[in-house]
Amino acid sequence: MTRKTCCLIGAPVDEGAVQRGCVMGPDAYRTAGLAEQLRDLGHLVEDRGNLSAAPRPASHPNAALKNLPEIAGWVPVLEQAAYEAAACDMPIFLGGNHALSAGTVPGVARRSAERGQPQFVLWLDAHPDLHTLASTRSGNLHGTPLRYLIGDPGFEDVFPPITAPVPEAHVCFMGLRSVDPAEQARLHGSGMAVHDMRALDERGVSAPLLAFLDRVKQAGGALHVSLDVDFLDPAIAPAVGTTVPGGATFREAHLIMELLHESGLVTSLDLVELNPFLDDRGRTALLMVDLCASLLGRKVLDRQTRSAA
Ligand code: 5AB
Ligand code: MN
Ligand code: MN
Ligand code: MN
Repeated sequence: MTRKTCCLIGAPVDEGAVQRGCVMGPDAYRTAGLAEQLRDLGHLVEDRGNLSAAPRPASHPNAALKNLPEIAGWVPVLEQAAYEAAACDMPIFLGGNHALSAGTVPGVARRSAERGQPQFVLWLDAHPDLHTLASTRSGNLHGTPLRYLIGDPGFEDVFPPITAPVPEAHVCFMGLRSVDPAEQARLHGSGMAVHDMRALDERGVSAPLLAFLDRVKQAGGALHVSLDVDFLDPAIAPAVGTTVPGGATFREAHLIMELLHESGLVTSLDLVELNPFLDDRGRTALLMVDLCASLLGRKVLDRQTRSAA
């Protein structure tokens, strides 16, 4: 297996989610043994500690918006940190809620653009997080990062202009099962690959994922994976503020991680939305660490040993 340098970057973004507690996410991953697991697989691990950001004055006519100055402060800090971390083989951003991807994805995409590599994004989530600042009803900014990182208008004067927007045709969703009307409108007829939970029930996870990975490979692309805890079924992953029933099973999630590893295409990863305050004896943190280890090469048997079908 290729030995990688994995850089852990704590992004304890707490504001912008339904419930406080994601601030403890990075330390819960450390407590659950993330670095040790990756080292056991033969990787080098550099824990770069936690980032912090001061709020920046920001305002918007949508009165529902919550914590806008806090997230406006986080986004440029995360973008720059992600750009720098992308020099490492495998930057792993430890959230924090999903608002952090408004910084991490544009940051790694800026690095990919410099390398002449098209950026792709796999969004594993119950939600598409496609709201604009104007369309969000809840006002929770963790519902907006994808819309910003594809370069859509509506974020001017709040978040910085994006240097390297991810083309919408390079985005793949898996696991959607809670989509608001404004998000549905944006998805309709878009170039994004949309595999909602029904599609996964009908086709399984492997065919849609392999089709997307093939596109990334043909394009010589870099692949960022953004894993929201609520992609998983709440029965196995209770530590998230936005549980939606009917999520991915333990087996589906592991299969996805193993296929991602075998593809060799993943270049960066967000682990987002873990709220340790809502966990049950650390089981969600442990599961997320376990999935991360599978993405980085842990398997039961090597391919040669498994019997051919
Ligand atoms: B998450 C909802 N669409 O806008 C909203 O967890 C949920 O990062 C957003 O995917 C969930 O508040 C954001 C209802
Ligand atoms: Mn999300
Ligand atoms: Mn979600
Ligand atoms: Mn959530």
